[in-house]
Amino acid sequence: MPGFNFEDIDSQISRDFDSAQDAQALESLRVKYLGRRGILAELTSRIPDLPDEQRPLFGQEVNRIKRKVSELLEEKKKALGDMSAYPEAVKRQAREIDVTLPGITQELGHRHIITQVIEEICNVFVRLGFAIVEGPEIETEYNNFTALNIPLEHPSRDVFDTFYLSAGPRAEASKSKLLLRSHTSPVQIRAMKSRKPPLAIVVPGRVYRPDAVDASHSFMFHQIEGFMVDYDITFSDLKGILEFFAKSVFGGNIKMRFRPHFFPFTEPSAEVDISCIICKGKGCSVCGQKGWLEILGSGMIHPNVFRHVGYDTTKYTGFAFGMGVERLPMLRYGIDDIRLFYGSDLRFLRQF
Ligand code: 2NL
Repeated sequence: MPGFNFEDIDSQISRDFDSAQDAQALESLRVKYLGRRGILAELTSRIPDLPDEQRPLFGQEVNRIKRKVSELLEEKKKALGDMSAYPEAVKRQAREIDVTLPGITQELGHRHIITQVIEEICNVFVRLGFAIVEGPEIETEYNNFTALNIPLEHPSRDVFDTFYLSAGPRAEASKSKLLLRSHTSPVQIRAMKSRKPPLAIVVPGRVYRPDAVDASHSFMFHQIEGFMVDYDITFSDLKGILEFFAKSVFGGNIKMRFRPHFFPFTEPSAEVDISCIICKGKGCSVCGQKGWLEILGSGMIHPNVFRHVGYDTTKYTGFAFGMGVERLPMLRYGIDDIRLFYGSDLRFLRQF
């Protein structure tokens, strides 16, 4: 057709397809170009009116445009199809990212106060060359009691003082009864069995006792135990290590005392006190007017324990100690209820 410009159609097609952003817009373009009353149908209907010599070229151009529009429709549909699996909100976001909007703040958490205290205490021993070892919370009666020279008639072995697991496939498979460990000592038994002296190990972890829960008792709490075994380990080694530990954690000015005590797994045994960190030894409500705070139990490992793990009692000696973890932050921060540690009240936990 005279004066008709295919180049104009080409550039219009480009503009139309560039701005089509969804399936609906593409469908409109399909109707606009390829529909029954579309532009191409229009052009085709004009062919019979053209002079003979113009028809072939015009026809070729119409076919070319038809192919081009069909190809663009397919291409664009495919590109949009990749997005079609996404919800509308995501598609919109992908199209409209406003880089000037403020970012979304990620709140940063931190380690629980008990975890922090465990790391603080363990680090003191790591500086002294101790290794940190952890073990299972479900233990055998053998590792938890028998190997530690805790006799059958000992009150802690009573079903009312220990969480025994009822019979099940795991209990059946084990020769010894299963229980929730009542101290972390069984991990030390495992470590002694699987390694050879010289050994210096600390064991942090959760322990379980069926105590009625109140401000100062919990059925689950944390302990750190430690031990050292080698030729010629003496009570002076124990005193030196524990003094270094107590001064690192409670300050260089504290006094220490060892009170004779009894534990089945150590002989001799001692409880260790430090001068009260609140009243500096004068006597207050925290130390019960005594001026001293008990912080741990300790002693020289009983030869019967060495026999259970297969160590030669004529060659080796060793010391061991154990302490509760919760006590330390309670003293340090004046926390009067142990249950606060295990609740999830962030107003409490965020303070540390
Ligand atoms: C306490 C008492 C103590 C131990 C724990 C221990 C472990 C082995 C052998 C010998 Cl494998 N002893 N542990 C020794 C003395 C005291 O803890 O009152 N803890 C809170």
